[in-house]
Amino acid sequence: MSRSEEFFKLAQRTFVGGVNSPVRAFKAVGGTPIFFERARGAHLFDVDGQRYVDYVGSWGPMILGHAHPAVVKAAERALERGSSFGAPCPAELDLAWLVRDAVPSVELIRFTSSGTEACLSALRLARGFTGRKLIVKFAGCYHGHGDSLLVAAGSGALTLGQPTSQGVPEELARLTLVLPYNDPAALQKAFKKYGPKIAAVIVEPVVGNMGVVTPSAEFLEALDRLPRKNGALLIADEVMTGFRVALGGAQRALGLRPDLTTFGKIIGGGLPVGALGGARKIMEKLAPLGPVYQAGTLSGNPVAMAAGAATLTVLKREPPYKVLQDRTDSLTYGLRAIARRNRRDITVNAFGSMFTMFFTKGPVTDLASAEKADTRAYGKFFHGLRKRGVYFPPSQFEAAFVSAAHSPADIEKTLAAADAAFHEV
Ligand code: KE4
Repeated sequence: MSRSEEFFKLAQRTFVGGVNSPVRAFKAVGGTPIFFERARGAHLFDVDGQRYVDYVGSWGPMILGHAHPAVVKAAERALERGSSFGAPCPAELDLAWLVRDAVPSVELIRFTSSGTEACLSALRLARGFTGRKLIVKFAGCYHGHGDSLLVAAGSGALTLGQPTSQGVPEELARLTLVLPYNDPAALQKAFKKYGPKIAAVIVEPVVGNMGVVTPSAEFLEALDRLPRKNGALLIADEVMTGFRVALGGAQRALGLRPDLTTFGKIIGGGLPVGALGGARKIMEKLAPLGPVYQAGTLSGNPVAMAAGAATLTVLKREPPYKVLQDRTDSLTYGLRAIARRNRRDITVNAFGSMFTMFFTKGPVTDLASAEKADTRAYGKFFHGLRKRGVYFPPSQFEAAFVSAAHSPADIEKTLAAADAAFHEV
């Protein structure tokens, strides 16, 4: 028995399903989750001494690679001066100014300790600011586990939502309308039918959570125009895309003008940080100025602020986006060529350094087309890579990430492993 298997046995007696977040449980790919004990650069090291080229990157935060010296030093120095004051500190300003400089739509910002907190706070703020109740989201997009967001599309088109999780009251789920992604007509119809009741539209401008799916120009135009035209707010959930696809995030790359933006992952540099930000007139509705309550014991804590500020400082000083694009292009081009050679139908969607290889002919433009992927084949491919020291996301419907630490040799190793893994699919 491997040490990962031993640890997993112990973990199953301690944590629900042996994990602290469901996607880590390998349910989507089978087998035993790997226990890691350290990481550096593009590499993870498991408890059995196996090294992996890492494409999960802690689900997005590790854009610079693991244990980047500047981030480690900043966090160590902050920790020695006290981990949390529960009071304002200059470190909050250091990170806030870096976010605001890069994302002009953010005039005021509020830090949280997770992306979920940022998104559920943004929904409450939108409802408080507009005095309206309905929220629009898109099938396949994930915005954390806030109750109003664990909702699936209603039985018929434009019918109000139903819970995807036990414990979410249907009364609340019915206040969320779930539409198909990349369907401008559906958004138009929703505003025609519910317009004056819609508080906000929340969207992943580039989706990571059904696997990577990019927006069509028509969909982007509808997102930019329809909420504003109907007195609703547009919330860009950039928890994953923020500082990932560009220094200014997807809104910069795509020319979107959201009223509110949520952040997470990269802005914490691997420590727990989320944030919501936007126009002053909206943000000032939040306590302690306004009537919309929002709070958090560790919000803005100095250690996480230091790790985040160090990360964004490196991104600002030496923008890695060209190298990230080149590495990702080499990888995705190579994967397509290998699949062709192995006569496997795959679709690789990529945007900047986030990508997903779907086991389906494609194209993959929304949840319905993503769900045509052969998840069993993906599971076999995942383990074929894992055995050869390459760690892809343990689910077909997740984004994979290239970091600034991935070398051409890492890409070559990955493509060689993929060639062999295809034979096992
Ligand atoms: P967190 O609460 O996990 O920090 O953020 C929630 C969230 C919000 N918005 C987007 C676009 C996100 O991708 C996420 C979290 N992403 C998942 C991975 N798909 C986190 C991994 C996990 O749940 O363990």
